[in-house]
Amino acid sequence: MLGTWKDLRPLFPSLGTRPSFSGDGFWLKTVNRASSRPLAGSRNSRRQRKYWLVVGADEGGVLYGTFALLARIAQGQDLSTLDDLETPSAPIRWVNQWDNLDGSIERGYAGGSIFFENGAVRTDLTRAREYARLLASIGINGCAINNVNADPRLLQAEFLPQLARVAEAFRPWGVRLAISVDLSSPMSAGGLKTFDPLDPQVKAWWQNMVDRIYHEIPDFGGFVIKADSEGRSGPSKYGRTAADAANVIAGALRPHHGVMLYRAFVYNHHLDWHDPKADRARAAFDYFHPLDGKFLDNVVVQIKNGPIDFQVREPVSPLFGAMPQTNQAIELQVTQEYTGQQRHLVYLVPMWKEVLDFDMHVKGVTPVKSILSGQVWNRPLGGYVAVVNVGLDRYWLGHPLAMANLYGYGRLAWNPDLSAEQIAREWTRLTFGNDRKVLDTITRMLLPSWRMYENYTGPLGLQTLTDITGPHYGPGIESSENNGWGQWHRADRKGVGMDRTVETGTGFVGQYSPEVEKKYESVEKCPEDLLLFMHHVPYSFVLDSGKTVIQYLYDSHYAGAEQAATLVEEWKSLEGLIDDARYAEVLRRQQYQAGHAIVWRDAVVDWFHRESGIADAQGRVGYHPHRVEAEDMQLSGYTPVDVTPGETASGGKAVACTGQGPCSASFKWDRPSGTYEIAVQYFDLNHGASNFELFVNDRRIDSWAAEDHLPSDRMNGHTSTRRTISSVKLREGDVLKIVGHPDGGEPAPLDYVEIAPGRETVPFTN
Ligand code: GCW
Repeated sequence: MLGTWKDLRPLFPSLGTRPSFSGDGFWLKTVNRASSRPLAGSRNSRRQRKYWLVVGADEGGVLYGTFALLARIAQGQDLSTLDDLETPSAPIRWVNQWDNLDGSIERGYAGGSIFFENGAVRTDLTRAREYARLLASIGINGCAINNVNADPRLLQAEFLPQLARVAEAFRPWGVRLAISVDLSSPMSAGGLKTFDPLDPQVKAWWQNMVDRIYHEIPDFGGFVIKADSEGRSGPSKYGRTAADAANVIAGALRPHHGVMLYRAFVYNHHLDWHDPKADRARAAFDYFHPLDGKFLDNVVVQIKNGPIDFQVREPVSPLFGAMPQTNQAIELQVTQEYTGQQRHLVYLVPMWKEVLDFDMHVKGVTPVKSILSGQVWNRPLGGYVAVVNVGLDRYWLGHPLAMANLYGYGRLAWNPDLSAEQIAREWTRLTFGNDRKVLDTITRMLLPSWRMYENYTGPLGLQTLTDITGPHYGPGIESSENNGWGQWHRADRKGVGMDRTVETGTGFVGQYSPEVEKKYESVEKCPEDLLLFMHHVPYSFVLDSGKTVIQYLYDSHYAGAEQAATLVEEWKSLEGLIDDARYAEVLRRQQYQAGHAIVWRDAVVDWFHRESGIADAQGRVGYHPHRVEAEDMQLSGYTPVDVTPGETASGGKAVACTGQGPCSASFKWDRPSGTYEIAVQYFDLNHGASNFELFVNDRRIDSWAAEDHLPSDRMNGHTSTRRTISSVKLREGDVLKIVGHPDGGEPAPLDYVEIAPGRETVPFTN
């Protein structure tokens, strides 16, 4: 039986006094009650009947309790005696979508928007409805549907009824609609001459706008604001603060119980990189800390988990410990902007757990999670936001296993004490069923995947060594230097890392409480996985393991790429136990990841090798005995080209078929006969779908199209892709030939062929 406490208590007096649950909480409880009517077929007219009760603290609780019961059933749990009382950890459990009105999604990797198309809300909101149900099933109660780089058109009069349609789709599932708004809206959408938050006309404009929204959408959630950040307008234009701006709008929302989430992602992206004291990591604290206590009670400052920007590893933002009189929400990122864009499997829950459990030491033991719940400083509001960016893709996030992150986010927002493993197991059961082998294998794939990715993309606190001025995907080690964006790692000929200490560096470390500061300030005590975030050290600096920093960089990249390859084997072991469609989709992505991890590995180690001039003690870097460079093959039609950055192609060069084509590249196999695995490294540009054929002598043994949509139309670390052909029999003297057919401006570009005596090599005679 389902119902709120108020409704069910009178029917079941044995429930006793009201348990300690509140907002959205529930109680799953089995009770026996004497039946009032005779049971059919029973001679005993007053038999005890057993009831499964879903008792909600309120209506939200009934909804979440029902999903919780369904989840227990789906996981095959024992339901004979239920007594499970839950209250969510925090009132704000929202998601943000960065959808644009034209249907595209900023940092979305799974198709177009489920909300917008062609400048308007979609006519068909089926997916939006399904999304709301999905969100409700994991306890999420709010969704801001548009990009924080907000389009002011959303606040135009004709848009309101469209937003009301989305709210209607969300309503049955308890998900409140929210939107991101641009602070300059009073000018751009309202035609005023100013958007100065302290101007009375501006204030009146917001009040009027908010009232109109609530007239159409009485359960509207509120606004998200990105201001004075990455070129967005903001209160600084008028010499006003974030508190001035937030409060004017929050004041208008307050009578309607709406909230204002003001993002702390405020920084100067024109920093002077010559200045050793300049530091983007300091920005949020420097700007917001002085404003503590100045925000209205329905303002929540939305703080990214780290001080930079969703890197593969960052320390916890010091701001969490610095605003006792301000509501705070953490902003996490489910969409894997800097963590492989759902082409790489990266289960982020272990990372989030580290953040949430991190003790800020501001008032006794104060983990971030208890600051967010409002517990530490008795705040009325607080909680969780994740940037999700699901799209029209049939698996919502592209990679079917990436949904473990959305699930995990919801579960942690509800209960941050759950473990990463428990969440992985729950999700796997609910998604793929209760087969033991499936459960163990997928859990084994998920749990180490973050560390794996870190190993080949930027360990020791280097942050993701990606192309930071481009798509944030493949390797681009130098791109973070010599520009104002401030994602610096400060690698030079002698050493690497950014000195953020109080003593000699930018002073960022001093933004933490004294206990935390002490740990980070000292190069000896600093945890090694953040060493280069906090300190600049010579490449010869010796780590606890006895390895030098440079050798660690080499080793971790080799280890990471090897680990990525194991994911393919793990997944293959599930063939027949997973439905064909999802099996094939995950396999394709894992194979791609294994290849791209090698691209990452080679680019990073080559770059550091060149920069430091220090050889790899294991002799791997720069030595590829099993590779044949395309530029060294016998070319017909193909011409050698330089690739930029050089380290994203083997030997810095590739070949391109720039004419009509087809072109070919061939070489003679002069090694022992045997069965080999052949890897062909090529570039799959965003445009065109070149075709490749691989011949041994005149026999075609494989062909494929370069038809993926990787985020670049040039040959580089974003587009470098590996095709692997197993079990190829080669005889000494055979001629291998690759024929490339260019298409749509994509010149069938080829980097190298690698023929390694792999695991599956068996001697072959005859
Ligand atoms: O990391 C950056 C992203 C931007 C994003 C911004 C933000 C929406 O690259 O795409 O803009 O963060 O969080 O505001």
